[in-house]
Amino acid sequence: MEEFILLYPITTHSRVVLNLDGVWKFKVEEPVGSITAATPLQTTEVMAVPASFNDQTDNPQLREHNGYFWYETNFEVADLLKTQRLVLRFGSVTHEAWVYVNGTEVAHHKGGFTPFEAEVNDALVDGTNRLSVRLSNLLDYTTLPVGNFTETTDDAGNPQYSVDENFDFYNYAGIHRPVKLYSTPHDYIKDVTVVPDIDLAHQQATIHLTTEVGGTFDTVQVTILDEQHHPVAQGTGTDASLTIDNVHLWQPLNAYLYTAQITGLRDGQVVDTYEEPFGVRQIEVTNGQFKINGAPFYFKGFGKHEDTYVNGKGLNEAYNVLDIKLMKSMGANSFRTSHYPYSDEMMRLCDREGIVVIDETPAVGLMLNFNFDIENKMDGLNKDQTWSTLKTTAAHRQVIQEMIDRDKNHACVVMWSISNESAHYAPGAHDYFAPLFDLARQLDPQKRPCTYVAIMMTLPETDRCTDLVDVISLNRYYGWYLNNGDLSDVTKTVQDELEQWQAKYPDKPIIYTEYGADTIAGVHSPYNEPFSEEYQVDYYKQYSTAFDRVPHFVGEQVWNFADFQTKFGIQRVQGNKKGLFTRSREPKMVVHYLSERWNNIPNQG
Ligand code: GCB
Repeated sequence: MEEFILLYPITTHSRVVLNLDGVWKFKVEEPVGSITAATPLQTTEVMAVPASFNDQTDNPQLREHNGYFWYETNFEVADLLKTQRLVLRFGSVTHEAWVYVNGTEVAHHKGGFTPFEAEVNDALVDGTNRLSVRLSNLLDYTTLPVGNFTETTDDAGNPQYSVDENFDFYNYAGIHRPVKLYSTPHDYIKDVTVVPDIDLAHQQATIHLTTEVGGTFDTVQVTILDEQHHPVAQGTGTDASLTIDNVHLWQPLNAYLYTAQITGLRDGQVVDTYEEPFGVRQIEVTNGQFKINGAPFYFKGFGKHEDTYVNGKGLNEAYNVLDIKLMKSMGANSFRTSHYPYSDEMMRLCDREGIVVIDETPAVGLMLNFNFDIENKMDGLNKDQTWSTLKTTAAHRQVIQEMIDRDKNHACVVMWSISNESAHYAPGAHDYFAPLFDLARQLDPQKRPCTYVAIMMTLPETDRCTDLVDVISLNRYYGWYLNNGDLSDVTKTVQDELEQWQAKYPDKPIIYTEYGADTIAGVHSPYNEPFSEEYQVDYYKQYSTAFDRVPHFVGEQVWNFADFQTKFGIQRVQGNKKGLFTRSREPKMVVHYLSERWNNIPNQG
């Protein structure tokens, strides 16, 4: 399989990072095939990078267009860098990208939520370089996420595409994450893997540091630095095991980050240096508990989206910082990267802030028939054709590999989510998922637990795949999509179902990864009507009561942190309104209720 090892680009003694973000030229490829990278892009349209293009225009046709798009910018490289290995890196381009430097293709990547890069020395010229990106926002039954794709032709015979998202968020597209040109020496540190092995009783940790080298060094030196940048352990070799005494643990909401400093030498001279921050923490799933550093951990937090005004799914670091502060003030400790891996920048921030992350692939929409009415449709579930229709296996293997390669060292990541709301109840589900769980477990050097997030039709009696997961993760909408407006039975229904899961799988902890009610900020009702802020508060109270009664229930993540954009639909008023906060992060009433609850539930104990 192809390798996707991508250290986050940083400037060190031996490396320089240049930022190519800014305002780029932009053009829709209409008709398809009418633009190539051979000549400069002819256009007056511009788009900011990184960001989605969709909300940077007042033109509805452009916003909704499905097909191919071109971005272009120019850059020069300082002479003093030209002797170095030069790498062009995209944090993500959604969903498929072809990258050209001066008209030569240097990279192609499919998958909109993971980075890719290319060495570009051979494509560069003296003076101005032209960087062109052709991207596609098309999704179909081979891609993740899954889209319902149709192709027709217009009167002139040109192809026209339509994509109906098989998921509940807007199909934002564009160059979503930073574009960087970075230098390394020609002999360079290619990858670093950090695996802490902790002896809690003796406050000691052995850190296994594996370094992959591009080219050759005489010696690789590894040093572990503490937060004051003082060395606490040193060794040599590409496979080093270093011991830290009196180790500071990375704890939820109380992060401590060490730095692994890797140096490649030749003839006693430093050739390349790289620094990887890491935390020392232990994860264990045992007897229906999820333990971090030996103590049972209770997840309090959110399903989120990367979604902000104007930026769309583009990196918005100010919102990331604000979101984490809002989470912390509510007493939350965690979120799930629903429904795709988030930016490198957010993962690094969570490491630093002690936020616990469930890291999810973009496997969303793997379910072709949707019906919550389980009792009457059991027969339908058994005839469901999802797994004989979808062709997502290759994409699924790729995203698992890319996500784990990129995020393997992050202390914040405590569990991998292999998919969101797939047809786990349908024939063929187990055959589809078993090899994917094997792959994730084989690839993760830290051997984190794995889960998938189960839709409402996945019940103890209908599910076919729970043997594969370490933690049972449930999305439930009793009192919203089922029995809307009636909360009287919710506590009992939730509790009964949780107890069935607990009885069937006594070793597996259970968490809620979604539950929520659409709520329009400012709508109030003396009768607890749906969409009112009162209904949302009551909804959450009913669930809390049930959760507190089930011993193996170890976490609640609400849907959603904030209101977010979706495609149009009769259930969506400018998007999904299940946020605890509005899209601009104003709190709804329920924030007060959950803040009080969460601030009173210990994170661990
Ligand atoms: C779900 C999905 C999520 C939706 C949510 C909803 O189960 O996992 O993507 O946004 O329901 O609000 O309908």
